[in-house]
Parts: sequence; C-alpha cells; structure tokens
Amino acid sequence: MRTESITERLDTAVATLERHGQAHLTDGLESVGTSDLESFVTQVESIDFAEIATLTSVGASAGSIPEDLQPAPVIPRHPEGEDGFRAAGEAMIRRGEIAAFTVAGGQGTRLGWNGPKGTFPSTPITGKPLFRVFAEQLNAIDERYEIETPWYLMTSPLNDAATRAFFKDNNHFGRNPASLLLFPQGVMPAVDDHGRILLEAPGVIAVSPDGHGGSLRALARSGALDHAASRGVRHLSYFQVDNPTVHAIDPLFIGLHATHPASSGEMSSKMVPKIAAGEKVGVFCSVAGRTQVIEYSDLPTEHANATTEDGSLRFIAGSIAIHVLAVDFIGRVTSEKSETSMPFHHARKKVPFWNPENRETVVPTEPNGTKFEMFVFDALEFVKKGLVYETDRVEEFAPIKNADGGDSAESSGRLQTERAARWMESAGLKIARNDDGTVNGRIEITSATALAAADLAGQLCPEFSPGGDLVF
Ligand code: UD2
Repeated sequence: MRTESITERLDTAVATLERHGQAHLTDGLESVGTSDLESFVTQVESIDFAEIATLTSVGASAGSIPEDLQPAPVIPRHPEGEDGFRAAGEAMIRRGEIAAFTVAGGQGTRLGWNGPKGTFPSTPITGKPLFRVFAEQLNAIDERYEIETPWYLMTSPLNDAATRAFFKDNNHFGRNPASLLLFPQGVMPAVDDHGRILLEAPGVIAVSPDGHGGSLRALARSGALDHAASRGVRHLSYFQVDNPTVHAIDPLFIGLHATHPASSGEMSSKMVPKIAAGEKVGVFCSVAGRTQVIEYSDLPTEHANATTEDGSLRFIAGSIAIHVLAVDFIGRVTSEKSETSMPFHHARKKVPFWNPENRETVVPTEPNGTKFEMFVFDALEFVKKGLVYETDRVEEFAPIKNADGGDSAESSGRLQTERAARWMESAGLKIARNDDGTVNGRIEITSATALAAADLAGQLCPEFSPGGDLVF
C-alpha cells in the first residue's frame, strides 16, 4: 500500500518527467483538481520512460524484412492421421486442459459502432452480438465434454466497464462468472516527431492500447495465467472478437498443436490461402527455419505479388489470427527474467494534443504522432516449431471490421449463411440456390444445434427443403 502523500508523489513524478525531457507534460497542471491530479500521477508512474526512449531512438521500429524470407510450410486440410489428432485434441478438452481467450481491446474505429465490438449484432437473421455467439459455442462445448471451459477476455481501459456491464446485463450468457475473467490490456503513450510524449489535455497524457500483443503480458499481470494454471489449463485457444465463424475450441487444431511432429506445442496458427495479393492479412513466412508473420503493410510488393510456377501466390498463407498458445510458453515470454521481449510496431496516427498557448485541445487533420503496438504473432519468434494449419475460409473466417463493403456485417452474414448451407448439404439436404450459386435466403444455425457439419449428420430430414430465412 502507498504511504506517500499525493504531494510527495507529484514531486517525484515531476522530477521523473524533467529527468527524461518530458517536463511539458505538466503544462496546465495548476488548473487540475485533486482526483485528476492523482490519475495524472498514476499515469506518469505507469510509464516506462526508458522503453519510450528506446522506441523513439532512430531505427527502432519493428517490421524490418529479413533477407532470407521463405513461405512457411503448411499442414494441409485433412492431414494424414486426422482422426487421431482430433481424438488427441478431444481428450485434452475433456480433461479441462483448454481455455478460450478472446482479444477484444481494439477500438473498432473502422466499424463506427458506439460500444465494445463484441456487443455488435453479428448473425444474419437474429443479429446475435459477437460475445453471445462465442458464449453459446462455449456452452455447447461444455455440455458435450462435461466441463466448464474458462474464458479469458481481454478488454482495454477504454471499453472495460462497458464490456463488463454488457455481460452482467445478459446474465453472462449462462457462463459461470467464476470461469469468465475480463481484464484490461495495457496502454502506451503516443509521441510526437521529436519523441516528446503528447499531452491530450491538462493532466491527461495521450495513451492508446498496446496492441493485441499486449495480451500476453496482460494475461500474466491480471492473474489469468495463474487462474489457468490452478485449473490445470495447459493451452489457450486464441481468437479475435471480430470473427463470428471462428471455432472457439477446435479439437483437430488442438490435437495438431499438441502432438504433431511439426509443432513444439508452444504456439500454432491457422491460415487460409489469400484470395488476392493485396488482401489485408499478415502472411506466414519462414526465416532460418522459424515461422513468422509479416503484416500485410510490411510485406514488400515484390513479395506480395510473387507467384509460383503454377501462377498461385508464393506467399499465400494468410493469417486469420487464430492461434493456440501453451500457458507455459506465455509464462516464459512474459516472465520478468525473460530475455525474450515482444517488439513494438510504430503507427503514424492523428493524436489530439493540448496547445498551451490557446489553452485548447487540437484535433489534427493529418497524422502528427506515433502510437506503439505489439502484435501477438511476434511471439512466434520465440517458438521452436510453429505449426501452421490450413483451414477453409467459408468454414471459419467471416470477420466484421468495416461498416460496409468487404469484411462488413453484410459480407460476414453472407459467409455465415453459406457455411450453414454447406453443413446442411453435407447432411444430405437440398438448399435453394440462386443462379450465381448464392443461397436463396439466409440461414442461421445455433451452436446448441451444431458446432460443425458432422453434428448435423442424421439430424435432418432429407425431404425438408428450406427456402427463405431459417434459424435452427
Ligand atoms: C488483423 C491482423 C491481420 C489479419 C486480420 C484477420 C494484425 C496487426 N493484423 O488485422 O494480419 O490476421 O486481423 O482478421 O494483427 N485488439 C486488441 N487490442 C489492441 C488492438 C487490437 O484487443 O490494442 C484486437 C481487436 O479487438 C481485434 C483484433 O485485435 O479483435 C484485431 O485487431 P485489428 O482490427 O487492429 O487488426 P486487423 O483487422 O487490422
């Protein structure tokens, strides 16, 4: 417990700022009330100024491209021994060794939704919020394997309270709150072109979430890793809040991760073949035998456009941000004694800043500052053998990122319907389709009915031929 008074803490904070050339952050502080002053001091105390100085030194940005970049080897769909790997994964799930982990700390700026992204209506007919879609999957998993899957959910300081309220208002979607841990990710200050931290208003330092890569240290700091270890959880199934078709817990993928010879059981990933050179997904590469993801914005055009002899993209393995990570591995990467540390990527952004002369906050029209983010896939650098497994786009990649166009609720809804139709067709049903092959109508299958196509086998009457909208 703190014993210093706020005045003592403020004196120390001011001295720290002066020592690090950041004294401008005290501009206008005389007009700030006691509680805001305390939160300012707390903000200063939480900043690692040495880290900021390193990040703003010349050439510090992550994202340089290694020379010997090769496409990563990929385990194809339906690999040899599929049933055995699935059985291994199912046994681990049944033993309670798997937890779900959702990153939901992003600001969802592109979607223009006023609230946490997980509250966005995502399914094509009933408009279930993303959080409900994942919760219903976990409820079905729990029932099938007679377990209680822990669910870790990373928020950010900006959406934590709203996310908690949403879960509470919805009675946690039937999840046991003791197995549902929400925790906010860390933040990083934004800096101007001279490495000076930006002040948003008197007593308010401009900060933003530290990227989904911050999720690993947030897991450790929040106690979620200890919670997992105390429950006997050995691996976390990681996915983003924006993808309603993700298989939150996939037995085959878990079995491959834990028992395939191409995996060291530390961190594995799913990929889909990119549909175009410019598709906005990271690409799985291999550097000196180690798996890496190069983000689309960092991949040089000549690599992005390179093709093989048969004309397909050479760097084709698109990352859909689905991973399994071992709890031990996360502990190692985030340990204080660890020599491993995740790099920060620099992003030029428009950051509102305080102008002490006019005494107002200016909202810039051009990027004026740099924000720092870690990416979770950079943890692959510390993985001995990072397995990459191919999955099907329709089966589990229908992200909602934009208000309209590609990766919108509309495009996702179409993919969700297509997936449901394929599941029903594989169970022997005839689905009404338009001339262009698209489904005539919308279909929504709840997780309580089926978690995968195989669950529908024998459940449907072949004479049943749906048309229009169907929820079941
Ligand atoms: C991400 C990947 C991209 C591809 C794509 C698939 C990166 C940098 N790019 O692109 O390669 O795999 O997803 O859909 O990862 N988030 C946090 N805290 C943060 C920032 C993000 O929790 O500080 C969460 C966010 O809530 C979302 C996810 O991370 O669930 C993705 O974030 P994004 O929208 O910034 O990444 P995106 O779509 O550009």
